This record gives sequence, C-alpha cells and structure tokens, in this order.
Amino acid sequence: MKAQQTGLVVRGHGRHYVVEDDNGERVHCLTRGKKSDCVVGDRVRWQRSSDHEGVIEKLEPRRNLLFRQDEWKTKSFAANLDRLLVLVAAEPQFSESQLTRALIAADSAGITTDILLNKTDLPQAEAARQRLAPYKAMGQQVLELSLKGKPDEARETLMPLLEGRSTLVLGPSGTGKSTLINLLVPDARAQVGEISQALNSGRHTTTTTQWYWMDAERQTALIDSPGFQEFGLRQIPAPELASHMADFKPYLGECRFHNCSHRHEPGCSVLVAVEAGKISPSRYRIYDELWQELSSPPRY
Ligand SMILES: Nc1nc2c(ncn2[C@@H]2O[C@H](COP(=O)(O)OP(=O)(O)O)[C@@H](O)[C@H]2O)c(=O)[nH]1
Ligand SMILES: [Mg+2]
Ligand SMILES: [Zn+2]
Repeated sequence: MKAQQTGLVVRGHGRHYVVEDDNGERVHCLTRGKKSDCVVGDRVRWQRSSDHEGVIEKLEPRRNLLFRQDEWKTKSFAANLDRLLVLVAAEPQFSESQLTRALIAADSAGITTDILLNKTDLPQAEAARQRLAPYKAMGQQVLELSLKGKPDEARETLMPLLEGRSTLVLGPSGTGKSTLINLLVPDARAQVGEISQALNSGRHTTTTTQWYWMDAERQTALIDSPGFQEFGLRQIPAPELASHMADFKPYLGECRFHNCSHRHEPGCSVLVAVEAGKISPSRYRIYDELWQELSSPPRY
C-alpha cells in the first residue's frame, strides 16, 4: 500500500490531471470514478498507482475559486488564487462589459484584481486610458505598460505585484498574454512540454489552463487560461450585483427602498449618483444589462 501524498493540480482535462508532488515532479493522475471536480490550483491528496501514474483521493478545501456561469455551464478558471491580472490592450479595443464581468466575478470570489493596460506604445493608448478612467476613479489599480516596447520596465512594474503569489492572467486574445508569459517565464516552453509529457499527449494545447512557476523555489506562479466567448455571472443574484461594483458601493443602503434595484425606483441614491456624474454612464449601462440578464429565466 503506497502512502498518500499532497500535491498541486497544474493541469486538468476531463478526468485527467497533472499533479505536482512536493518535490516538483509532475505525475499523470486520474480521479476515482467519474468525478472530475478538481481544477488547476487545487491542493489534493493522491497516491501512486504505478511508476508513472497516480489517483487523486481527496480534494483539500479551497481558499477561493474563480469561475463563470453561463445558462447551462459552470466553467472554472482556477482555485486558490492570490490575484487576478486582467490584461487589456490599446489594440484590439477591449470590451468594457467583459472587463466588468471579470471584476465582479473576482470580487464575489474574494480575489483582488489588477488591470494591466498593454501596448501603451500605440497611438490608441490614449482612448483606452480614457475608457479605463472610471475604473481608476473607483479605486481600481490600473497599470500601464508596453510588454514589447519596454520589456525591462514592464518586468520591474510587474514583479512586486507577482512575487510570492499565484496570479491568474485573463484577457482577450491579442492583448499580449503570451508575450507576458514569455517575458516572465523564460522556460515556459519547457514547462508546457513537461506537463504534456506527464499526460503523454505530446502536443501543446492552448485550450487548457496552464500553471507556470516563475522561480526555481516554486513560490511565484502565473496561470494562463484559454480565451472565452461569454462570461456568464449566473452565480450572482441580481440584487447582489451592485455590492460587487466599487463605484456603486458608496451609495448602497441610502436608497428609499431597502430592496431597490437602482433602475427606476424613486429616491434611488445610485440613480442620483449617475445623474451627478459620479458613476460613469458606461458602468451604469453595464449594470443595467447585467441586471436584466441575471433576473431573466434561462432561455430554452
Ligand atoms: N505594439 C505592441 N505590440 C505588442 C505589445 N505586446 C504584445 N504585442 C503584440 O501583440 C500581438 C499579440 O500578442 P500575444 O502575446 O500573442 O497575445 P495573446 O493572444 O494575448 O497571447 C503580438 O503580435 C505581439 O507582438 C506591446 O507592448 N506593444
Ligand atoms: Mg497567446
Ligand atoms: Zn437604488
């Protein structure tokens, strides 16, 4: 009988996982039965079943889980995160709705987000900066850099933020995620190869979440996740939405009705704040759209 060990899930797909043991060795593991509820970042207890394979016996309790929930599917990004880094760029133009959704999902999971505006070397940077102004104004950290134009400066900006933490990188394709990983994880390719080898799949796939160690001591991690089309927030009841939006928070509890939806009620302090320009029209529009989405029954 082989002893149980602790491990970290560094990749998952269906019932197949790659678990890293405490020495950094990566082993292909299966879950028992049909269960496959582990995600990248999970701590597990597992046991060797052969020289090359193991079985996950138990999932340790999670500190947090970042996920999105569409009408039919729940999709996990990763567990036990210290930080979320949302990457946007001067070009292609980012969706403010997607950005807001990521911020809300992270807030409801208790994870702090930093926004990274990349490609500040491009002339479109000014417009992007203006679209991010409401986020800065609500106290959200927004960093600006040019990963390609000024890589050394970018590294200096990012390192204090990342050091000793596990950070998930999210962002639409074309914003510079791969550039970021390659800048900060010099042996990224080798790490991908090692994980593919453990799975015996040979090929690198960008359709799964990938865990990267930035240092030999395995203290600082970047987690790269595949792109997505929709960012559903069905896990959040519509009446809770505003409490996850930093620019709405100061006005909550001041409305005439305690169950105010902040959409049409008289004596609504949020609507007063919108009128006064204290909440940006775009943020309010996104709130309104989300409210409708979350309070409508699923489409059949
Ligand atoms: N102008 C400019 N281009 C950049 C910068 N960072 C990345 N890019 C380019 O943007 C494109 C997409 O980058 P990539 O890292 O593949 O984005 P990903 O799809 O998010 O992984 C590539 O052609 C990069 O060379 C930057 O700071 N400035
Ligand atoms: Mg990429
Ligand atoms: Zn209200």
